[in-house]
Amino acid sequence: MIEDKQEGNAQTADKVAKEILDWGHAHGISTAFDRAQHLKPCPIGHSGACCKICFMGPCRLVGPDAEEKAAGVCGATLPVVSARNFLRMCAAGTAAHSDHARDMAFTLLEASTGEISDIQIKDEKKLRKVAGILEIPTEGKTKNELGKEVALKILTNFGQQKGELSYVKRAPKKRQEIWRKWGIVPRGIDREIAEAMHRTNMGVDQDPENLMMAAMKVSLADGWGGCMLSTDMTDILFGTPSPVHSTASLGVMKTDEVNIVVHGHEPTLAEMIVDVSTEKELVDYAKSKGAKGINLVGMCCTANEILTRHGIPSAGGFLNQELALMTGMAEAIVVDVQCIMPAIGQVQKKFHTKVITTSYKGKMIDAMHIQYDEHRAKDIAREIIRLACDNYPKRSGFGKMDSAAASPVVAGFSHEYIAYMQGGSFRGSFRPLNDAIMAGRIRGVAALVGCNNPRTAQDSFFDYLATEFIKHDILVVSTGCGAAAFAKAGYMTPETALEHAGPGLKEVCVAIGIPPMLHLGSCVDNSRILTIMTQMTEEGGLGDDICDLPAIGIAPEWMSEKALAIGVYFVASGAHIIFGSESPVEASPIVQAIKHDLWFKRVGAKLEFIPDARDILVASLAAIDAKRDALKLKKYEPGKFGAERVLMTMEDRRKLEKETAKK
Ligand code: MSK
Repeated sequence: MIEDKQEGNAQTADKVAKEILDWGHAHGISTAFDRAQHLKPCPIGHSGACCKICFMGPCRLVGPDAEEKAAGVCGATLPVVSARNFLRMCAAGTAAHSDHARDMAFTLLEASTGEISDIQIKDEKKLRKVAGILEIPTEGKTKNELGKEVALKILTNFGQQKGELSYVKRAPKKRQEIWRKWGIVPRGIDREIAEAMHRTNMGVDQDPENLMMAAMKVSLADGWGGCMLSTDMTDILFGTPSPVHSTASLGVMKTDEVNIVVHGHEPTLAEMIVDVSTEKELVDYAKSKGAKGINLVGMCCTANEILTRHGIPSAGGFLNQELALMTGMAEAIVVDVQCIMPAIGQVQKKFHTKVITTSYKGKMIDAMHIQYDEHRAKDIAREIIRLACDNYPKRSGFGKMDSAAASPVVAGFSHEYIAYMQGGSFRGSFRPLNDAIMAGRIRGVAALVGCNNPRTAQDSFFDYLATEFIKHDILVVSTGCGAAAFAKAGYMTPETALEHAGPGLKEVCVAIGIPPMLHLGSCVDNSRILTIMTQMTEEGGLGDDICDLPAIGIAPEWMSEKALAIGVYFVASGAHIIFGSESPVEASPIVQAIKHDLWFKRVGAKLEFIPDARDILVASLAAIDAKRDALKLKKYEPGKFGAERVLMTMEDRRKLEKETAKK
């Protein structure tokens, strides 16, 4: 498949998606997979050399010696133009995650004050933990009193004008000092986004270094602001994930049930649909229309949210959305915000599916709009389900209705659960993982995250890298569409360790009963990886900052500005990051050097763009081994480990918990 991709021969590594794509081709339906082949990217914009910030242009800075000689009408040079474009992408990504977080804060506030009755705080333990981090006294307060205070405190993080975001102090001490030294501690989320837009406006910041440092600052507002706050509030409201069994791929659609696909990012409406979809009245309504029941499935990050909390099957990531309609079995596809292709409005016309938009922020000309209102949350969810049921008899039989079965998946590895699985409720910690890394049983950790992009054969980079990593004893953690790719491929089961993992990783996975690829959730849940890295650092033995860890982050098939913001906040946090494509600042060697060398000098990490999956693998293994060497750890040799503590098995853990509970 990697070879196919390099030759441009394959569109997808997802077997079920391929069946549907082939069916679409036979029936004259084209999708993003086909459009990507016909519509070549503009090489000038693709490499960061096009400036369209004012209306004197667009100015395209090309030609021999463009770096030194080319300039826009205003005189902006290529490095300035590239760096400005880059900063704007990071600001847009930060805005998306953070606006999602803002909505979660209002939901938490109104759920706590009783203004909305359909949503209640589910995880009080996490609420109290978050309150503690926010320095809100918890003693004697009810969960709703505390929920209100937490929500109000979080809301101040958006409009705060001075000081530091509340969660900056969650980072390792050394890291915080680095941020302060370089003046990149985010003050308020909205302030950093507004300032980034101001600085990139015509005639303001004209220093590529300064612009690229601002990219780190705004992205930190995303990672340790929008994303982390959103993860915490979603856990508080809907529960902190722990492992659940489910299935994934477009094979989750059912021929004899009303299929409802929930797609997008904000989990609130999806949670309501999950809640009411089993109500007898609605199930009976579906039956009255000739269906056997209601089959709720997720897509993109909404899928990740409800898969990790409720085990709702995932129909896959970003690139599966048009294909879901082409099954001819989707009665409704319910969308909110982010990663929703306008194309589904067009594809819908060929099928009976109803595309339903639910956020005033994300309307679509060809879709039906039902505005979500948390004050009537469950009623709206019921209305949507009834509408889907009404649509069931309208199936025409046109579509690829007999796809292969879905793959099994175990998902729901929150950072809390990962600590728990290494020692139980009373001894949960990252010690065993650190010990296994120090002993060479686990060579390192790779985060394989981010989008799909139809310019890469869907999932091919993910599949190749993940199987190679675990073969080389590298534990894989994943979020977003990357996690969906592994789920669809059937890699996220403990059995995968037995079949594919190297000897050390296999032993660890078998001892604690986990897959070698852990599903951590949605895009905003990349913040869980920041927390894990911080906890590994604090556990000791692997240095005293994130940049010391033998770890790598990779977004091999990215496409979204959100992915770029995530990549940059990881770099600013000290993690070496590789993106699998050409660089969006390729045109400017000066800006390339800034994100590579200058960032490395200042924050101890760099951002690379490597278009070939095999080269990504080589670079990643070298980076992990270099970190091991710097820590003076035992040289990694497959099957040869140093001494370490004995890992607790699931059985040991239960026994210890029983004994402790008795005392
Ligand atoms: S959904 S941002 S395509 S990971 Fe979060 Fe997937 Fe990328 Fe959207």
